[in-house]
Amino acid sequence: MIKESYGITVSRHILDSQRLHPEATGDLSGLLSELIVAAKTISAEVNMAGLGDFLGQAGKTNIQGEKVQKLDVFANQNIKRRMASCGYVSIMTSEEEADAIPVVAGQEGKYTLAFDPLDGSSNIDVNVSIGTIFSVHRAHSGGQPGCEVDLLQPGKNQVAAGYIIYGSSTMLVYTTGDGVHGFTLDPTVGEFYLSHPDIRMPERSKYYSVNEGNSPFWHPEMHRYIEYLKAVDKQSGRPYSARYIGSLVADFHRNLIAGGIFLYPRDTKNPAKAGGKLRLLYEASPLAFIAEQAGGRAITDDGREIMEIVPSDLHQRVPLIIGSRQDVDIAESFFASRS
Ligand code: FBP
Repeated sequence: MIKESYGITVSRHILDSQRLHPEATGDLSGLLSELIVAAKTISAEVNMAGLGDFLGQAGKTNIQGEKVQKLDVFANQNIKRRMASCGYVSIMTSEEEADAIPVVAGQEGKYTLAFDPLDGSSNIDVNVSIGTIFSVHRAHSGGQPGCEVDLLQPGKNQVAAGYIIYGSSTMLVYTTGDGVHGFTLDPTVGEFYLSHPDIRMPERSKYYSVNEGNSPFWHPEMHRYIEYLKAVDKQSGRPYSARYIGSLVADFHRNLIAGGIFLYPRDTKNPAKAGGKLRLLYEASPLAFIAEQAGGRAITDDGREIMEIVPSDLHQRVPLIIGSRQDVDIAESFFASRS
């Protein structure tokens, strides 16, 4: 049987989007293409992690105080090496590295890159979906060696953001400000094809995603909101169904496609994470850009827009409420007393 090709590849899509911007130089397209090569390499290893020596811990703890998985190290090294010499980036930051990551001398480009090499890594060994998240800004010091200040920019300044989810299939979802588009990897030819053009997040949802195991540490507003979602009211489609995978990328992706609200508010469980669990630069901010481009919304648990927050630290944590617009609006009304 002759295999039909599936149509638009991601490289073609990136070039078509570039044509929408006559001022574009191709650098952003180049950056995205390099990142996609790294993602394909990670996908290949993730898909057969059980066969190689990639399961289990790497025997070290990262800046977040988390036990680092072997695949975390592989993914981090892969992205770092490729992007440090691609010529499009002047400085990077990774969830796995305490300090800003310089690029190869002479290879400084005009963009910054913040990334979570493997999100949801606690799910690697149990074959649950995990992902890579990335965020791109224009560097103030474009073309020169970058510095931390170049990375500490609010989400609204992003020029591109996306994630690669390594699940039942490997998908890339990205935005450059012209809507959100999803591509599925055909591993037999190693190509991402457009499978989900112009994704729109349903306005109202039927799923809520939260780690209810943390409920003893929740603030009263959070209890009241979750009770509201569980109350029986046919007219407003309640009670909602609970869905929680424990990988932010996977929980976000489901909600992006099927509608839903994900919440990781501040709680009193761990004083070291009093500001929230998830990180602004390479988790909350890029997903907020995607959510907004798909018609959704992303706020903190005191009503601040995630995209407006000016970071003060590379690994700053934030409370995150993200998902279908009407649901985030309603959640905001429950948390209003905190602002
Ligand atoms: P990393 O795996 O990249 O550290 O991400 C943190 C994370 O695993 C998210 O993917 C997920 O949403 C959250 O933590 C799960 O936290 P918890 O186990 O407290 O529910």
